[in-house]
Amino acid sequence: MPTSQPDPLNSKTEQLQQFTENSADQLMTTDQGVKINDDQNSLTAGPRGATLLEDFILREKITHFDHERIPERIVHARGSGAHGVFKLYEPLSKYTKAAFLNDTETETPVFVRFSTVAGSRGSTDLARDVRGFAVKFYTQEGNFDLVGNNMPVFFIQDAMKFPDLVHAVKPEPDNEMPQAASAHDTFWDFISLMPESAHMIMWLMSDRAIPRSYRMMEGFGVHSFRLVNASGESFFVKFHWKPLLGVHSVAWDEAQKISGKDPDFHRRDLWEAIAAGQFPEWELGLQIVPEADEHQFPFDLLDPTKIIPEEMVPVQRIGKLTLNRNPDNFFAETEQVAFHVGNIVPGIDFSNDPLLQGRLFSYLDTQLIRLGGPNFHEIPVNRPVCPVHNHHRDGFMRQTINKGRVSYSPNSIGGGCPFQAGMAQGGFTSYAERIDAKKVRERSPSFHDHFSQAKLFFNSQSDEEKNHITDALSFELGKVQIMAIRERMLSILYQIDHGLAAGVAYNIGAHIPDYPEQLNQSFGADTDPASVQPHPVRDVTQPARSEALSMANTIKNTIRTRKIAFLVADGFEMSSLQEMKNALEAEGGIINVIAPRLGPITGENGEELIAARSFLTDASVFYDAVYIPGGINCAATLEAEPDALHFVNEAWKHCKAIAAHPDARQFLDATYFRNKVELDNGILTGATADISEAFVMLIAQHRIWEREKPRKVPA
Ligand code: HDD
Repeated sequence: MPTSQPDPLNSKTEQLQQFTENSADQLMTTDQGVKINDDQNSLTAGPRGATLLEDFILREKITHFDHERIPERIVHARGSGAHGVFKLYEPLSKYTKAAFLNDTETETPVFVRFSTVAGSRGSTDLARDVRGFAVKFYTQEGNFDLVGNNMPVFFIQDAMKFPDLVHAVKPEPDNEMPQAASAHDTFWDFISLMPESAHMIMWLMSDRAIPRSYRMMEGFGVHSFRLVNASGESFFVKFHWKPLLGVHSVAWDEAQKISGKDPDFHRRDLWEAIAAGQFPEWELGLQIVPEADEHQFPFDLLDPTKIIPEEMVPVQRIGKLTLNRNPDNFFAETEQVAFHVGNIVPGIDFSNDPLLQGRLFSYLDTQLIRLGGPNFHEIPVNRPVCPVHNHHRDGFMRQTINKGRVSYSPNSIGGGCPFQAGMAQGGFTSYAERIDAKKVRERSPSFHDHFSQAKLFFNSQSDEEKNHITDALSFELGKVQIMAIRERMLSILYQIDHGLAAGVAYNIGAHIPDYPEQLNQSFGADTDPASVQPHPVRDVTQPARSEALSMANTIKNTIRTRKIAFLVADGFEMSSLQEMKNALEAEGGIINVIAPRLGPITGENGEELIAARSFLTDASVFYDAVYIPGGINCAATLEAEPDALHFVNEAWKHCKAIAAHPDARQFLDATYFRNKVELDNGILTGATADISEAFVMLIAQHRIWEREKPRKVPA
């Protein structure tokens, strides 16, 4: 894997360079710059004597080490970041005055951090969970942070419930179990009492919660935001990120195995793709709604549990995000990056979505404890690339040396500086929304429909996706110990789809309570009805299905960066191996040779191939497809190798494309799927020239999910 990567110079990378340290060919020093002569031994009274307190080098080193950790993020603790750029296609002056959304020449530097939500910093990447998709745009008018997720809706409608949601999903407080998992009583207890989460639960139980790669996820700003143009007109906007590699997921069994075999799977995938120059790309999409149309929808634009179906408002693709540089230092950049939904620039503004409004408080507040004080904006990764002038002063770790006597406004001593910016000078003014209302604590009735979009999502899925949702719910609720919680959840599912509820009920050995239609009144004997949220009051009209909601309709035209395992043993045929390798690499596939042992493997004509991976160090769950080259002896050796058989059986179970030279038939005949080789349209056998094109198309399909039709695939 090449480690060199381009260092694209832009305003942000140039700024970061000033803070980047490189020790190559340098002498070691203390933090005070004193050169260190011995970094191996502490200063002692004689070679066997006690250590001396005066050893300032030892004390400095240990003290720094003792303080290396900072609190992890309360949510989204586990994450991976990368630098990149955003390039606009067409000026958007009709909708917004934001400079970076009007300038098609300048590339805006960005830093992106992907994350899971529930797990700790060291937890697995493959948890069934929402993924964070946070983008910091370093624009010439200040930082704009789009702090989104890979799902377009959220669990709750009001930020007041966020601490409850997070307490419920995090490991339980008595024994701190389970880690990075929602499959436990407290989460489903809360969810079963919060019908507003129904739509999000459909997303969370779908395969979107187990992405194949961060590079193959959509991203969403979730809330309706505002765009404001130079004339002061406002438009509601929903932000979307559309990955150019399509939206793909792994199977749940795969996810669980990857969690053990390589918990860094997504982090590694992102890092390696960027290091190899295979830069991940997304298009930024906007759904724009003129302010006058705010009430034209059968749902409330301010309700974060609702999408605007793309059939109602199409997504306009307005620019491209490319991630092109790995961070130099994980802690300095990925850990210390501080996102905040409140970081906006002129031309962008907030809506009254109550979840967004609460977030506007939380992000700044959390950084104060996490990063130790109010000066975290001075940490290099957080610094804007445009000038910063104000009267903020002092505090822990202040870096800026503000000159002069003046730190207040108005002032005459400093000539009134810094001046307030007029609008013509790019000064930010909030959108002058008219507000005339009573202060209340209540949920708007327009937020009361909790099920129609959960239904829309479920109905839009393919049969296989629906099966996966049934399986996911059966897994999760199967881990729930308290029967009343399982039953309450079945009542919720019954509101979404009777078949779904029945399927899950059967799998978890529970029955759907006979009161599902009366949910408003009661959730069961052990529940205080007063603690239950109100229920749907509106039967609304929207599309019955929405194409964009199913991953079955995603882009399936490329195998770029897809990983293909070549199973090889002594006696393999070099020509078929090489031809297939060439054919797949020409389309951007990545080939790894896996053999019974590491080191040189000898071909049938004495050729030598170095196996860098073996069945011990590698696993089928890391790959998208498998190929077995020619060579009768190779096939015989693989047939006698239980790990090789497990590898290919498992690949078959996980619905992956399998191709083999006819010589490998003997090996295939020893697999579970020996009787299906001719029938399964995900298995190809033949000479390379005859099957390579079809193999490419098969891998591009991502998975052959039809294989799961009989529902149980062994491995
Ligand atoms: Fe949040 C982090 C996304 C609701 C409070 N959130 C955080 C991150 C992402 C999101 C991607 C990680 C940022 C990073 O990589 O550093 N959060 C969302 C989305 C939400 C959402 C898409 C709903 C639409 N969040 C939400 C609410 C609250 C918070 C309602 C509180 C009222 N979120 C936080 C936080 C975090 C955070 C506690 C933890 C670490 C951080 O902010 O920097 O402030």
